Amino acid sequence: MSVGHFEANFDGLVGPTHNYAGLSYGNVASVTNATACSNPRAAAKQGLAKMKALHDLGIVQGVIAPHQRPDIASLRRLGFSGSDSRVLEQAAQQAPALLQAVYSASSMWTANAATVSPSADSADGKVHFTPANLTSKFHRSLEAETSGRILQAMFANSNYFSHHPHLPDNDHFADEGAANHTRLCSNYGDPGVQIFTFGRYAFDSSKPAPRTYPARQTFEASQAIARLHQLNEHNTVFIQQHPEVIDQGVFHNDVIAVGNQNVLFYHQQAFLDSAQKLAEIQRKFGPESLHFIAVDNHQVSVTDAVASYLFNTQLLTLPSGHMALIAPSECQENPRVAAYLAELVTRDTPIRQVHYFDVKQSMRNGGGPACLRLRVALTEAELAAVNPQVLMSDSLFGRLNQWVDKHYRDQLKLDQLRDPALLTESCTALDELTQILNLGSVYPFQR
Ligand code: SUG
Repeated sequence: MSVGHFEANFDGLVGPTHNYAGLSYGNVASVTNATACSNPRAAAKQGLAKMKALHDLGIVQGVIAPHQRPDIASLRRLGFSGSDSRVLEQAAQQAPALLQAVYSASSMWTANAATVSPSADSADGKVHFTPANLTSKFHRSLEAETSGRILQAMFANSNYFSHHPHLPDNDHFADEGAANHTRLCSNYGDPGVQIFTFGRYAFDSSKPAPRTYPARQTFEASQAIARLHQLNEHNTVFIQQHPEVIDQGVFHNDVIAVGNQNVLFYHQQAFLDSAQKLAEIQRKFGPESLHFIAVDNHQVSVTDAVASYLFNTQLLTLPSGHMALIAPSECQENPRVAAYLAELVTRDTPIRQVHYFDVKQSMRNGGGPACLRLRVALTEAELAAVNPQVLMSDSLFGRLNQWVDKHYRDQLKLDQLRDPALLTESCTALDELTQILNLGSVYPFQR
């Protein structure tokens, strides 16, 4: 790792109401596992174990707090009234699907929390954050406000950090954050190229678009983020996801591609106009050569990639300078993917290691290792300005595991969501968490 600048990973802590409600049409795992019994305690611990392992590998690792769920304020806004228990009871009777949506712990997938541009690329030399509006799915559209407040409580110094409001809440500006954003660079502190991937054009229906599943990111949203973050045409590339892969369950680009420094690891079918766009990336990157690691259908099919989350791996630069893939154990269990990865690390590329992690609780909702983290490239000075209590350490790891043991249920089924005790348990847990992480009053129930 180069001294003075590096990439930090901020993982979403899985919230106490983690459940499987089948809320994300187009996300195969979410729909397949609808109504399964979830294990909130195990889910949170799987996430914490990954965070601690990355910390132990020498990566700067932080924690992003979960959101208040159930989102009672949204139920009230939609016409339910009376005490909180009464609101829950009425919603359970009259609109059970809505109750499930306001109970989702989906804020755990912090790749979707925001798009972040590091200071080396932005005209004003600040790190820019724009929370994603997540308008494509109702349950996720409830996250933007609180994500913004939590990020401001973590990155609270306006000398270094610039926070923007989320884009207008409309289909035209549908934005899913860093799940469709990758940055390539030589060293993290050097200017890089930011790749914005999108699924459709909102203002031009004559352009290609998926037929079956929704495209969750628009070109216009990506362009707006680039403007807000003070990027320019020399350090941005806009690439359309291939509509056919969206229709095979690739609901975000991070299900089919991942990049880090001088490596872009992707499936051959990921992009439209692939050759032309990859040439544009190389041109804007500069004279140094990039490693374009393309996986073709004969090696791993799109179906296997979606089932195993081969590309939802985290591609990390270790302190040694070598790169490692942080992969879900589903990649190890799929013989074709496991064989591919075993061969990949013997090749002459920067990727030398694969570390497998059990994040099955999250995977059952379509969230792999890369979905669970928000990448923030920082300088030493910027890191020093981050709220230190959100940074992973041996003691924070111990404290958060105890907190999970104290507050989380072992199992959760959808018919338990009407139980008002779950709301009380969740708010008690989150109140304590804001003290552990020194976040102040970020939740509606605290304000
Ligand atoms: O938005 N699943 C999430 C998974 C997000 C994965 N993120 C990235 N690929 N970056 C989603 O579809 C399912 C919730 C449920 O069905 O209960 C869910 O929201």
